[in-house]
Amino acid sequence: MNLVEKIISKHIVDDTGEQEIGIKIDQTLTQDATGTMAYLEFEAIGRKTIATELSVSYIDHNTIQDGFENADDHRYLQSIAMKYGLYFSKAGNGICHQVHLETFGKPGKTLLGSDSHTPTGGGIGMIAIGAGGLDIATALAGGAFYVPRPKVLKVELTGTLSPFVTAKDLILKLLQILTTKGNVGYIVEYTGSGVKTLSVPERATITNMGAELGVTTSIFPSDEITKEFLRAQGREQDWVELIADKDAVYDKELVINLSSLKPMIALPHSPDNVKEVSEVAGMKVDQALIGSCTNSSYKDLYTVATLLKGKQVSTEVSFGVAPGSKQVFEMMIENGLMKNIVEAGGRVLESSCGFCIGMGQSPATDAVSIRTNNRNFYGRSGTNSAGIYLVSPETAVACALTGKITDPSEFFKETVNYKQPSKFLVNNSLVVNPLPEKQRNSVEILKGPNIGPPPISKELAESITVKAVVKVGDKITTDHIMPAGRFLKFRSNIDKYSQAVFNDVEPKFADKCKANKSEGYDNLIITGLSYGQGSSREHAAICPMYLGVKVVVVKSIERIHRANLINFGIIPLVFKQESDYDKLNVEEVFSFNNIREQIKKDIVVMESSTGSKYELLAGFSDREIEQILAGGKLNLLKE
Ligand code: MIC
Ligand code: SF4
Repeated sequence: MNLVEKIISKHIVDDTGEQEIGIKIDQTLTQDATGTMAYLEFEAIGRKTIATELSVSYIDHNTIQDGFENADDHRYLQSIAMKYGLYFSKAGNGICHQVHLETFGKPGKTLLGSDSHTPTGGGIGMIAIGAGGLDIATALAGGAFYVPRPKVLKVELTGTLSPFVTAKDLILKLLQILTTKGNVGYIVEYTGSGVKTLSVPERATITNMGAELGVTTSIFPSDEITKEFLRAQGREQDWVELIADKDAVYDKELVINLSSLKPMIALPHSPDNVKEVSEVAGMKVDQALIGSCTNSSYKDLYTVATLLKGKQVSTEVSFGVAPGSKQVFEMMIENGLMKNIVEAGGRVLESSCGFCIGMGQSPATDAVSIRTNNRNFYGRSGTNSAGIYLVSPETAVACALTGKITDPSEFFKETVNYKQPSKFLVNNSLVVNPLPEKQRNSVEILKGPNIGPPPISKELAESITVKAVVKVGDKITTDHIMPAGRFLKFRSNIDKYSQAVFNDVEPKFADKCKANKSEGYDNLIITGLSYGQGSSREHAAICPMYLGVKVVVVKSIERIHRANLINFGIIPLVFKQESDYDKLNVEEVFSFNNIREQIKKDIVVMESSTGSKYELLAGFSDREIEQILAGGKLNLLKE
């Protein structure tokens, strides 16, 4: 067996023989921006306790507390954790994925997180998957999680990375080869002699940004290096060895020679728009930011601070560093290296997602911003005209120092000798442990005025008539559909947040939807390839559902977003003939006769008011059909 098969076979609870399998979830994680809805849904399901081995509620995305809404969300989340027996990681403790790796993750376990970068856990041999909040609520209630039956892509690593070439450059190279489209349903398993040359934080950078490939997750073996990492975290007892059998079989294979890689850079506005840094060297840089769940480990910051020692950041560059966790932050203070960053002119930012999700540090108009993030989608930084370039921490430092895009392997003379400390500094003072069961009864769940229940949709009608509200192109991300940044504080207030759907694409989207509804139509979205890339935010389904969107027709669609749409009773249908996309127009009206029966078949027919017929692929599992008919999963779970 390969490693994926080994772990999945121990967790399978429902093998329907169809295209999807149901697995048992051992651990869950949520973050504040998706967590409020997940727990509101869990409350709506009505279970008294959680059924997982371990669940953690993190506060990391929106920690600005601008206005009461955000602080109310945090208070609600803490009260939920205390009521139901979850760990609560307070604001300031760090980004969920970094903290989970340090504190809670265990090789061989399944982890479901309401965040698309949950696969970071694959860096220590977990099957760690991102999903929408309702799927987390289901797992918390003891339900199985359904994924497409995994196909496994083996990426065999040979050789060793050259100086100033990093794990980030490897995953950027893979994005260049595989792109962000067409990898749905795969799990990437890393093997080969190159694996043992990579530390846990490097492996985690790779599995983290595997999310951008659109795969279900990515995984590294759990070996002596994993053991050493867990031992240094004081958690050696959590280690088990996990490696693929020598004769394991894979669905697809790829070999990457680490020695042949160069420093890479993803240009605006997609993580797969990748070039070698040397190809764009010399371009003026206005901002350089180091952090996010991809590159904010102790190893990353140690390297950054060492490279900055005794140097000054260019006066033309705004330079910021956000440690990924309190552990990283504290260790950098203790070893004195934080001083190098401050002395060089760096701004030290909070241990949170911050700039990565557009919470602050929006670049100036037309600025070039160099970041160690995993995403550079249009508008995500808060400045539509700015260009975000994704690089390794080493490249970001070189750019900050010179004020130009600079290849670190050309610029730096001396390499950094990082050795993992024999003991990480473990101080969990910002983690609140679950309350003993006896004390949970008296806990009151605290909701502020901005927190409302999740909306519930009606059963699917016999026939529906839809009006097209927008027609968008390829690679529409959930950031296009449901922007975060300044709207983030309305994640618990669907009525308000739904006003922002497609804000930068079609600002009148919400008004048009409402007008169509008042004329008696349901709403339709027409899209191109790889619809719903990026985040797991189920708001990209809930808010359109709230505005009366019933059908989305696509050339292709990404896994998490597809699942979220079905969870909320929106029907995703795929053009049988891609060229039909060109024939459909905004404002056109289409009918689906007898849709309740049609969705059970492979093909659904959509008819325009002029009589043209379009064939659309349905291909839903029995479980999905049941959800669509019920008008969403919540209706079923409540029953
Ligand atoms: C992201 O990186 O896009 C986010 C913000 O972490 C999202 C979750 C969210 O929208 O709250 C994700 O990756 O799932
Ligand atoms: Fe947070 Fe950015 Fe990571 Fe999403 S990608 S979890 S916003 S740091």
